[in-house]
Amino acid sequence: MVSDAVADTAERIASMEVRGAATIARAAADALAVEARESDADTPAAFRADVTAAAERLRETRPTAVSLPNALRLVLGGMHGETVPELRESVITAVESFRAELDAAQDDLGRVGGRRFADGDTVMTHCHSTDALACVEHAVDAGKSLSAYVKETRPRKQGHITAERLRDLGVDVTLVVDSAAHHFLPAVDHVLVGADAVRSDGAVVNKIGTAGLAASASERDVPVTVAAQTLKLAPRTLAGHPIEIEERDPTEVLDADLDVSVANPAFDVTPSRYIDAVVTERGQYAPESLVTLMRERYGDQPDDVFSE
Ligand code: RUB
Repeated sequence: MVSDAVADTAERIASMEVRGAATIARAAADALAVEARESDADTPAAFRADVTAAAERLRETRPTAVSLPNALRLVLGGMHGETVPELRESVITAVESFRAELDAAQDDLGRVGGRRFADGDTVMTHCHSTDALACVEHAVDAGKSLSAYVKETRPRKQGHITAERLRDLGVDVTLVVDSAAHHFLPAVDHVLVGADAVRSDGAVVNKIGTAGLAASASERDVPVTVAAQTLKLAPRTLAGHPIEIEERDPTEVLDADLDVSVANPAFDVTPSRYIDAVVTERGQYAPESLVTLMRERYGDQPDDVFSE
């Protein structure tokens, strides 16, 4: 049994009230801090069991965004102490430092990514990514004027969130349906997307439709930039483990009474050959070279509660 606070966060992540890889990671870490504060465990073993069970419950909510297990692993790795108060304090401190790192990483990444755009450039976006938005925000803060074609992103239309955020930054926004992407690419200087997971071979897992957009852009020589802080690197892919692609409820696609089957995968895999650069808080990388950074940050293969 996990606490009500953890169950509530898990539910909000599963239902996508809380969504996007970085935001999910932050919410899950925050829930572990609440669990640590509220646990009534009276032995260190019971406390550890409570926090681990909470992490497992949060981990189950969405299978694809690797930032979620990475965040939980970082917090659990910071749980130290001989007594319940020591353990409690260590988890709260680990969550605080995780939050600070997440904010700093997104800001540093934005500074790196913002330099990829020139004054007057037009970008095309897919879904809503806070890492991608950080790049635009830095470019705008540096005085560059940008335009954007924003893909709607069926079925959940996260493109509407991006449209609103970009408009508020002063970007000249045009919202387009997903199928119009190829049509507008000749007027685009950069495709800019986020990532839910980056594989050791440099392939990027992101919202369904990213791979088609990147292939189309590549065919038209439009550079594709992926904004992905190192929390999105998936260390288990070093050992050949696949990234699970989440299949969501058919009613997200079809709410009418039509007697056909519906498939609703939430993510797809963009091969590295369609990606020009992955922008991280540690600099920008050709996708194939990210494996070194992955080993530096996570070791060869994490062995933990989330490795099945
Ligand atoms: C969100 C999505 C985003 C990445 C990156 O999918 O694909 O591009 O999560 O986001 P969903 P961020 O809406 O299904 O969660 O850069 O904010 O981590």
